[in-house]
Amino acid sequence: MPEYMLHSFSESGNSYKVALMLQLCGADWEPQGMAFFAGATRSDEYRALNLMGEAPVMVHHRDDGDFTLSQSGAILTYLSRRFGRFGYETEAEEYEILRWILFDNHKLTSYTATARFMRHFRGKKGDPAAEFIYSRAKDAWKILDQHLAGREWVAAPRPTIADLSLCGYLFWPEQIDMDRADYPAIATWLERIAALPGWAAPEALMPSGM
Ligand SMILES: N[C@@H](CCC(=O)N[C@@H](CS)C(=O)NCC(=O)O)C(=O)O
Repeated sequence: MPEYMLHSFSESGNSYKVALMLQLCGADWEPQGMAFFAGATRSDEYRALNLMGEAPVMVHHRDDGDFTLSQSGAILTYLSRRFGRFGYETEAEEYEILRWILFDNHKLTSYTATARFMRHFRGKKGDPAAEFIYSRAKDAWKILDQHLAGREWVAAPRPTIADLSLCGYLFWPEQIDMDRADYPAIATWLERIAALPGWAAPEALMPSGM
């Protein structure tokens, strides 16, 4: 049995954040796939695992029993402490990482993922609600692009879990309808992330949820 099990699917950028962290840390882990698009997270069985009904959920098989955790930001924090990787070195960095993970969860990922779901997966391009959410995603991309201009990483002079959180959906430019030419600092930052030793694309790490 692998040490870490990740309930996840390849179309899920939130799952990818954690899968990428596990991969970059060289963890002993395996994905546990799910039929997300057929409603797997709505089943009683899944709700018993995670009342929030969301992926990812990570199960860490420890000597003192299984430790189960959801919310990618919480999982990234946990893994960063366990592995001593992609974390903070100063108090200022600790809060800078938290600040960007909160911004990512509330603004960047939530609007990006919802716009992608409605426009790409549900074919609702042009729908006023979908276009509003897409415009909010673009606002968040602009903020990140401005922040990254002149710096290599989001929250420290090295990659941290804030970078891994924020990049979760950004390796699908066509699906999220992002023209990288409009976000040059994001474009070069994504290249830096993709050059990290062990980096892999979502589809290489997890099975599809279709
Ligand atoms: N803030 C959560 C978001 C998780 C999330 O929304 N996951 C999606 C899949 S990418 C999901 O399971 N959605 C099901 C739903 O919203 O009902 C995290 O970072 O883990």
